[in-house]
Amino acid sequence: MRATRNPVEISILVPVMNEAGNIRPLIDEICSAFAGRQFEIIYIDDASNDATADELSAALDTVPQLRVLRHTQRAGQSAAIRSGLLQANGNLIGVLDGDGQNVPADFPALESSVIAASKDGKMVMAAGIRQRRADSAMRLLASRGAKWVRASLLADTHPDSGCGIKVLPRTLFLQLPFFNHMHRFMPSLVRRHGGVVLGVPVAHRPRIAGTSKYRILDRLLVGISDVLGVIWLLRRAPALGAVHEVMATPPTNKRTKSKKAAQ
Ligand SMILES: Nc1nc2c(ncn2[C@@H]2O[C@H](COP(=O)(O)OP(=O)(O)O)[C@@H](O)[C@H]2O)c(=O)[nH]1
Ligand SMILES: [Mg+2]
Repeated sequence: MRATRNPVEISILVPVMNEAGNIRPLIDEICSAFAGRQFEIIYIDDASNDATADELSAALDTVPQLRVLRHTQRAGQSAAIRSGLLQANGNLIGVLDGDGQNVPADFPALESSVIAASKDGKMVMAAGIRQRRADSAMRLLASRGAKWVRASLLADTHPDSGCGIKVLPRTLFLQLPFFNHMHRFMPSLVRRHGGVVLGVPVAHRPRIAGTSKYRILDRLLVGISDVLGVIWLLRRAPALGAVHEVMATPPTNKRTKSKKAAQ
């Protein structure tokens, strides 16, 4: 069950696995990005076995906007994001990586893009496009390959689907199909649902502590079956237009209608 708290404008979800040293600096940056606003930060600790849990507990004592969920066994980054989503109170959801490579100061621009474009029931996700990636040459090469595969097989034209920072409505996020690693396919999944994806330029920086949790080869191998799965999902997308509830005719109208029929 979702914890009932003060209403918040936005919930920021941060999935972490062994991110000791990166916790408090990022929390402080998120707080600065939303200073004076009603927001909550939900960290989801994916059964870390370093000092992540201790650092989160220490932060809980001093940051009232912080909530911490902990998986008892490792479930992966997408599952962590979903655990946070199911507990979130905000109508808007922000997501970012917990290693400090994404910059929380980019959130307001993502958020205002979503708000400005969400008119007439349009569902919009703003997704970051890293302007200058602070990653190794090997990682950049692997990303370029993944981008080519996504563009050719999934028609995913978003230039940076792997970027961790995003903002979207909670109702939209909840309706996307869930599977391990789905966080890498969000633009395709949002479009599959009839939503619009806006690319917003964002900053990127190197990790200050810890190491990447993904090995390039592992990511490549699992990526092949994920891409096949997403192709299937895109083929099986329901062609659903808007849904309107049909209301009972008010009694006054009924009387006029039946009088007219009698004449
Ligand atoms: N919950 C959870 N988070 C993970 C897992 N693997 C990575 N992460 C988090 O996902 C974010 C991105 O991971 P990172 O290792 O920096 O990936 P990279 O930037 O693509 O090399 C970080 O916040 C990690 O802590 C995982 O298995 N479970
Ligand atoms: Mg990273």
